[in-house]
Amino acid sequence: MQALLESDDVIGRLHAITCRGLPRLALSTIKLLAPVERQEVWAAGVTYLRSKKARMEESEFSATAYDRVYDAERPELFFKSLPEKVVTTGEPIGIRRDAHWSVPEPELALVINSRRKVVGYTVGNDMSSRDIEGENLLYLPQAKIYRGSCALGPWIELGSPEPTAREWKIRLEIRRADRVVFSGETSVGQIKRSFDELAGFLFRSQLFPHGAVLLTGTGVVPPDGFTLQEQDLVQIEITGIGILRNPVITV
Ligand code: DO4
Ligand code: MG
Repeated sequence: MQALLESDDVIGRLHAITCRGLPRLALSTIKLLAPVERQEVWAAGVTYLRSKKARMEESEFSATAYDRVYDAERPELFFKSLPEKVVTTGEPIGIRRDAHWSVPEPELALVINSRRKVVGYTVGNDMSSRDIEGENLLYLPQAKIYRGSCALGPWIELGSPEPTAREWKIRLEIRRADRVVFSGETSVGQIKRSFDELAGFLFRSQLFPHGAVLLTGTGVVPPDGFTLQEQDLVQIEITGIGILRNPVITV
């Protein structure tokens, strides 16, 4: 996969591979792996007005930090996951046993090659423990990085330019015992910063020899009384890419 993503002509190279007479297999007969090999996974935060407002309400202590970063030139970027810890569609995502307010964050993920070029997109879930983050911003790594906290999938959409991706909708649906207990929607076009701007800051004074995956922030936030429970099913759809579906377990 890395050789393909590093190519100057990703689509041409993909055609060359698929024209070599590889057998076509039904999706139902194959197991999809997480669409990352050796890339670090990073995340941007507070890129939607909805995220800024929700976070300012969640924590009086940190409200000014969220308010400032939304308007600042430098975005919030944080490390999210090693590639081998990413889960993919069908695999369980985690809620921490020491948290009591856990939510999924449905996000567009940029697939960036080692030369900083956004070559594709996938669907991401930046699972978060809002009570831990809300207690003190210095707890952010514990709220964001734990077992099953990063899901990516079901595959990578290649070749769409940013204006096309900005037309896509992001939909979140959470099911409990076959009932929908939350659904919400936003659009990629609501992201405050351009993809190039986010990738540019990520690559400042930094090398990613295998490329990187960058989650672009959430614009769908369930109401404050809502928390995920074990056995919920989280479904995130980005039109233009596909659906990422994960059951929830306690970790
Ligand atoms: O500032 C904390 C994290 C923000 C975030 O993950 C988001 O806005 O999606
Ligand atoms: Mg997020």
